[in-house]
Amino acid sequence: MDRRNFLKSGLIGAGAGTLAAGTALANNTIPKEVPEWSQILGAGVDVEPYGLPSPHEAHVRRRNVEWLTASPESSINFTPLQDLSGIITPNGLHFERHHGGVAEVDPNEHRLLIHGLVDKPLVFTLEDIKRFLPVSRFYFVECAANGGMEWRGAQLNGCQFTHGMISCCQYTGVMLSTLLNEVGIKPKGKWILAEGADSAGMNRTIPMEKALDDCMIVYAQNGEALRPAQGYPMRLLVPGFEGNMSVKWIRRLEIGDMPWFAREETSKYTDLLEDGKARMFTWVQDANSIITTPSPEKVMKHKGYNVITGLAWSGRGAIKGVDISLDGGRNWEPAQLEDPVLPKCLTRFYYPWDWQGDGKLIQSRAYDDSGYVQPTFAKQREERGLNSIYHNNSIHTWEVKPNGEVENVQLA
Ligand SMILES: Nc1nc2c(c(=O)[nH]1)N[C@H]1C(S)=C(S)[C@@H](COP(=O)(O)O)O[C@H]1N2
Ligand SMILES: [Mo]
Repeated sequence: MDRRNFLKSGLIGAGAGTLAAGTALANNTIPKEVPEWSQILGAGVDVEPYGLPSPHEAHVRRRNVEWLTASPESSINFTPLQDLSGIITPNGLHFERHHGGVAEVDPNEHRLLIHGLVDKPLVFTLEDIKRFLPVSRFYFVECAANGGMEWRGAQLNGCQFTHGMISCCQYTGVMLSTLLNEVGIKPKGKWILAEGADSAGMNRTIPMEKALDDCMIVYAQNGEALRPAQGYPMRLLVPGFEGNMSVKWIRRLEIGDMPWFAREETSKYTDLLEDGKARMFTWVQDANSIITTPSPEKVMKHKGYNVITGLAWSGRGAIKGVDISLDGGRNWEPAQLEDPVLPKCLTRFYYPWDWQGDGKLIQSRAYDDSGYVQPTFAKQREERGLNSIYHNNSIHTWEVKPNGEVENVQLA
């Protein structure tokens, strides 16, 4: 936060001899005590060939919700957004969503078949895929059910649980358009069935326009091979669309002239409206945002200077701005976005405020470069009714209490 912006936001605290944080030295002398870790040799370089976080960070972990876990093989766990900095999700903290457990795929035996309405059906090994010109891009992956438990009341008191079905990584692979060019799509080929090699054989239909635009077959995530839970050795990545379409352990792409109307795009991943009709093929993850600090997990500890921070994203493009309200949506002020601000990627925002120990209803509202503005809770329910599970992206409210605790609340 540079000083000019800090002053512009009308806050006081830094400057004029007031500390934002830190402790003044007694008599200007530094402490004499030398801690134990400074007096003995540390561990050698070969102790841990694959590095792990400090044991003091053991609380930073994925968590699940018991009543959402029918069986561990068909379940979900959540990314601890409240404990992350910047925009990248470490691979070990990427949320997991499996329909038939984590497939244990042998990368040497795995094959990707592309067939159907093509000139020349082809089978690719992992080695084949890696011979193409690689592309590395930053994208979020978000389950359509992220925030879904909020439709019927504020049921979960934690940012990890209300919004943790999202992650953001740098993905490396080959553009799907490159592979489709190799097989040659027949003019009638307008849809692609994507199928996984897991026991669920999970499949979805992808429109050709999207496939040729920015879809990728990825094999690396944040610089290393995909983790087994994320689809090792290869997954389809459909940027900005609901996570369900990014088929893991991808083994087959069939080109057709119609959508397949697969289970995951008819019975599931559709939204039943009040009039009995259902929204279908609602692929895009609309603009959304969440304040990660303060949050139920990150309570207020200090009066005076504080920084509200959080994440915003849009499946339509780049985040254009994030506004913050401290009074339940009556007044709004812009937050500062941190570079890089990339399309279909998480964007970090900051908003300094002077907290005097009073109760507040804090919210963030994102808008993207398509002109789309994150809707209020009331507006989204007015449009969609109460039957939905998926695609809840309404403005979220945290109640900051005078004692510093933070609670998940919903404003009618
Ligand atoms: N083959 C296969 N692909 C899949 C799934 C699955 O169960 N099997 N789950 C989907 C769902 S619903 C989501 S939200 C994302 C989750 O990706 P992640 O587990 O890497 O977070 O993968 C999608 N791809
Ligand atoms: Mo999902």
